Amino acid sequence: MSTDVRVEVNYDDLIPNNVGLSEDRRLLKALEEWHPKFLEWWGDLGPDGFNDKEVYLRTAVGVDPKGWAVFGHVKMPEYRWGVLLAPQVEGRTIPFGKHKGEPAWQEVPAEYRSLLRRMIVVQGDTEPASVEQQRHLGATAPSLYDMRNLFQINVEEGRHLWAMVYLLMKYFGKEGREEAKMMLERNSGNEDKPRILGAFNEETPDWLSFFMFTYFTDRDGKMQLESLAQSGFDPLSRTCRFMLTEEAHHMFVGESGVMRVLERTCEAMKEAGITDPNDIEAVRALGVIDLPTIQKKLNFHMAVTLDLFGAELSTNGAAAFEAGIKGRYMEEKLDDDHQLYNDKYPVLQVVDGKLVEVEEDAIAAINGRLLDDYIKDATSGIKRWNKAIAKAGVEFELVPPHKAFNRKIGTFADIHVTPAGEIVDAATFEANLENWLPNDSDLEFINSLMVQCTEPGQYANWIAPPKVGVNQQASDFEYVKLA
Ligand code: BYC
Repeated sequence: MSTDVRVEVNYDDLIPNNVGLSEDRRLLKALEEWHPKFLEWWGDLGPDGFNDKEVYLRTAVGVDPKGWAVFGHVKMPEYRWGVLLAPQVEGRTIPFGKHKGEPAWQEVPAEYRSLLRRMIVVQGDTEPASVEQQRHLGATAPSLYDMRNLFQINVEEGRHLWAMVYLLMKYFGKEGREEAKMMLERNSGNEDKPRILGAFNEETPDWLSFFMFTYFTDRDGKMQLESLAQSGFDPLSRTCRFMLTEEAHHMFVGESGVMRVLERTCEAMKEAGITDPNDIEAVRALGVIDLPTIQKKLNFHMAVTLDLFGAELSTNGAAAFEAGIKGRYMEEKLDDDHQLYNDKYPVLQVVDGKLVEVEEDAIAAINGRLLDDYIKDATSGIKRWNKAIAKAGVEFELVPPHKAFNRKIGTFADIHVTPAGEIVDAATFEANLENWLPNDSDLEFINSLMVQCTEPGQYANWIAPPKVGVNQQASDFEYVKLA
């Protein structure tokens, strides 16, 4: 074949989709124009140094629960980022807010256009942000299995960006195309054009942070997507419903990742006959991460994630609920009128220097309620981690920090609260911070353990192997072909 033949990319084939892309020429054209910019961004700010490697990835090719994905070795820039929506529910009605019971919207209602656009932009912005935050982790992957999981999450966050870009381009015209462009212009941690939400401008400097991030911050993704899946705007609801299937895997990587770190630490302590988990020096000398440092990482990632829920009392949250744009977690399972005009909800606040629960209008406390639901959900995994520590015979318990600890957004932003929930003055707080959050020497130690381990079936010393391989592969499977 002559080399100067212009290859016509068939975008309908290239982009697995169930939204009839081939019939929507305008949308196809907009996505065709966006795709090279996305690839350029991926090359500049996506996984650093691995774009020419073949990675064993799962690609979403449909939404049928039985056969929605195929596995195979793929170079990441050739991943087929699809646009997939959960099936339309016949006769679906708006489940909450003042339009409750009306038919779900298939088009954007003019009165809620900017509210909806903002919501989709904020959601979309987090997806590439996380890829940027994780871009250097491949270089220190503790195994090919973990490296593959990192890249799987990265391409799926890329797909989630595509999902939001699809909504913007399909339903918001020129403004939507402009927003799609800006998704690639804001960058995590960039001083001039940062990502929109705080946590997405933090660093993910090491693999323990990666696992904590995927456990805690991806779980915010789950809660937010679940609330958006309730939306009266049906295309958003359907998009989020499918995204949730992928989000579950990200949280699995986080929960099992932290679990494997804990298992390895406890195992090494036992082998060495160390019974005091607070004997940090002795534990570190074994080349594993001591439990108090894991607690500090947990404190950091959980607190920073709690900020992602916005202010507990929020007119934005109330407006989005009343409009039928964003519901509560598991809205359909809640037993009330789903309008909340006469309901109250207790919100923890500072009154006369004390933390007390105050009954507030439930509709004003939508964000606060989601935050509480999140804390419950996140705490259940911490309990599972503690069971594993106890099973290993080590006396130590991980604890979620108090919800007011180290908060920058919302009702606790101006006070100083210890992880145990005690209000202290600023000087006391600052003086103790290095006991509660990873300090420079903790980070330096963790960093010293972060060395790439690329022999198939081998794992870095600080982490236990997983119980099973991806897609039932053998323990020495070559998840990433580095040669
Ligand atoms: N940092 O009334 P307020 C995920 C802004 S994660 C900086 O308190 P609101 C994922 C807020 O935007 C899920 N700014 O709260 C996970 C507003 O600004 P404007 C992401 C913040 O608006 C891992 C102002 O402060 N999805 O998917 O009700 C990897 C006052 O806001 C922050 C969503 O969040 C912050 N932390 O709620 C990959 C869902 N918090 O508009 C992906 C969509 C608030 O006045 N977003 N602000 O300029 C929302 O539902 C809402 O925007 C929020 C905030 C929950 C974020």
